[in-house]
Amino acid sequence: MKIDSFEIRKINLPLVRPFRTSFSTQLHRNLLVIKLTTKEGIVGWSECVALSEPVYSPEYMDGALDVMQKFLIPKLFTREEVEPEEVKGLLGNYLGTNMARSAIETAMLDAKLRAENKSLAKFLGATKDKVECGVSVGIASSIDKLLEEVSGYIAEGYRRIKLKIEPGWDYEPVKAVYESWPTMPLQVDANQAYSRDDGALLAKLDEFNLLLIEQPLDEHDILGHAQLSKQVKTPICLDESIISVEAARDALELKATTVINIKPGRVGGYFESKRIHDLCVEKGIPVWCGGMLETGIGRAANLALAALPGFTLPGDTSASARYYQKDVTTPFVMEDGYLKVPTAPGIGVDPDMDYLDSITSEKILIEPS
Ligand code: OSB
Ligand code: MG
Repeated sequence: MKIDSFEIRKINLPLVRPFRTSFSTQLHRNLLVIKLTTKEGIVGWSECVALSEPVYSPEYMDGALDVMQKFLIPKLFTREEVEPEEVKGLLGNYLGTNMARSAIETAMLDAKLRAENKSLAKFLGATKDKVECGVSVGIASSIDKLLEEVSGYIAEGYRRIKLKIEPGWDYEPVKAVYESWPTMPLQVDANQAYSRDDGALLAKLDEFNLLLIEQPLDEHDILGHAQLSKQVKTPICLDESIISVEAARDALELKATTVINIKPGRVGGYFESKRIHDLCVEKGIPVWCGGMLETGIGRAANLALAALPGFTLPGDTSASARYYQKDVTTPFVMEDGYLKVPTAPGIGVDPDMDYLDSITSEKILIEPS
């Protein structure tokens, strides 16, 4: 494809409720929305999932914008024609840019598929037309408040609950939710908040029949996760540590993880996500689609991915209303605990331009010089 321009916006959307994790409390979602226009006038959309601070990943919103402007897009523009499949080869030497690269690659892929009149789901090899939804529940101010929030989600139809945990907010809240809904699939996410010495503490969670414990230790501590997996019966699932198919292969080989959370932004895009999916299918490892509090733009693409056959566990692909009063696309509404996989060309959704403009704080146009 021949790229005419990239337009990158910073947007700010209030969350319907604060989202507290072991790494931060978010009240708003600040992120980058990318619009690519080809020389033929086809448009492609994506969002960059980097958070506003480098607390989940080394990448953060302003840094991702800077690296796109200074390095990634100028390098792309050295080529008269470039395909989304070539982005990793061309830009992969810029280290620590998975989320930025994923956004660029996805906007290109969206434009390409729109031109070919093919949906992302079909392109990736989706076998489902709807995806089972879980919900990620933040750390609450009390156990009563947590139970109230979870009961709301269960009433809405969510089919799996994920509780954020940290030292001091683990055994008791998990026990309270487990005892209130003993048959509801339940898992926890620590976002790296524990240390190698916490094996005995985390093993106490084995009582609650959890699907998995997500990323208990530091993202670089693969050995620690492998050791921990011998101390706890609950499966360990890596999130932050899995930044590529190579990282996935190594972590599986070392038995540091027996389930994988795939997030396209974290691994550098949908091609890499598909490679991890295929590896896991080959090895009989269950995968599920994580989330980064995406708007409808990122959510649409994640639903396409989550429709692949290896995604056998419900993901963090929740309905728009879980996050935002008003989404930037037609809202994703859950029916009986499922979201429909978009079938229109590309990612299958378009932003509401008036609304998008109203929440844009800055807009940058990047063209070949
Ligand atoms: O660790 O999975 C995580 C949100 C932002 C950053 C990291 C994580 C999360 C979530 C929410 O858990 C997932 C979602 O609902 O989009
Ligand atoms: Mg996680």
